[in-house]
Amino acid sequence: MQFNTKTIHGGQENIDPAYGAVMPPIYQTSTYSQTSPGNHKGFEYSRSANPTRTALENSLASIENGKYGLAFASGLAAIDAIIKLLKPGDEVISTNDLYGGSYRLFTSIFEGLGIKFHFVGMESTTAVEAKINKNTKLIWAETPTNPMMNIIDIEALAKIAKTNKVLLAVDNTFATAYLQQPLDLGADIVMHSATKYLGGHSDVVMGSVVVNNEELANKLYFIQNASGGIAGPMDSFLVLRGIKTLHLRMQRHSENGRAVAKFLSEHPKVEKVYWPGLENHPNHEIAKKQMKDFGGMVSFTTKGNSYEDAIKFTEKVKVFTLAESLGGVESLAGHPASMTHASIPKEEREKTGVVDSLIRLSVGIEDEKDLIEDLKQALA
Ligand code: P1T
Repeated sequence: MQFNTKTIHGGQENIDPAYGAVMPPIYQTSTYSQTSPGNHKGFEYSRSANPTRTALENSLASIENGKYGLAFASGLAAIDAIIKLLKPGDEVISTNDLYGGSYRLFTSIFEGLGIKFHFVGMESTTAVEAKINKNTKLIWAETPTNPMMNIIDIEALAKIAKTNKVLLAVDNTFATAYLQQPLDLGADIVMHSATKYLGGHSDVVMGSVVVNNEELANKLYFIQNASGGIAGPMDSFLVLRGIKTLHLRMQRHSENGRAVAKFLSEHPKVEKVYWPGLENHPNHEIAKKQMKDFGGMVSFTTKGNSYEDAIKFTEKVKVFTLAESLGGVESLAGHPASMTHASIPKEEREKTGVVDSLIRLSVGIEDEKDLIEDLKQALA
């Protein structure tokens, strides 16, 4: 199957043997009857498995070109499960520009449990190699990064990971499987905040993990069941429905992202625009190599780097909604320094470019003209 068919049919054989429903029913049940202990129809308790979640997990695996999919209660619950593969004394090399909540989970929870994190700029793979030692077990890469839109060469990182026998996990939230497929590029684990483009309609919070290796999948299934951060059946249904239009939405997000990036690049009040499709983006060549298009996430700064101007802009937009999150059909604007990345100390975030005037746009799938007009009046 091609990708645009997989979003609709991938992993969806024999969805409803009972009545032939085209969409999997929402199995809103915690448990399943057994005729004698252990004698059941494949499901015994919904933390371990639920048919609606299984349908989604099969879809997730299919679109990522992976074998095993797992759905969690949130993106952070998915990351939590991945880091639980590690033991005290183990070390992780992570992107230094990443979602603030991922940084908070690493530094405020897992560092306290004895896991060490090194945060490095991964545009240079030598910086990654320099941190590898005998305790390194995992490389954590987010690409494009949130919110600076840096691009990391997944294939190059995968080679380093294989040579040093460490796992490579890629947070694919911003790109989605439509734009890039990390497992095909050599990553061991691909993770999403499914809250974003996979759900696509800002109506659900969820996380996903897909892998190819059976042993790794079994460890993750064990953690999913033992720790219990699972996705519920109603949410699984919503994300499964979202995935069915992923290819259409991502195509339009990318078209509108291109128009917004071009408009901002030419605006006299704008200092810098961060969108990997721009030819002057420092990692444009790698983006072109590993992504099908460049998506709908665009960040920018204004001249003078004024905190007040950035706040004023976020208050003035009308078609864009000022809100946390991204990846829905509607356009959102955010101020990372005070919102999504407020949990990263100012000193740390400014090193990666998250300055006071930085605005992050999640460009939706509305009409391009209305989006540009809105930005024009808010900047004025
Ligand atoms: O919010 P949750 O579903 O738990 O996912 C966390 C997460 C993980 N990875 C990336 C790249 C993310 O962007 C997020 C969540 N991000 C936002 C809420 C945001 O506005 O950036």
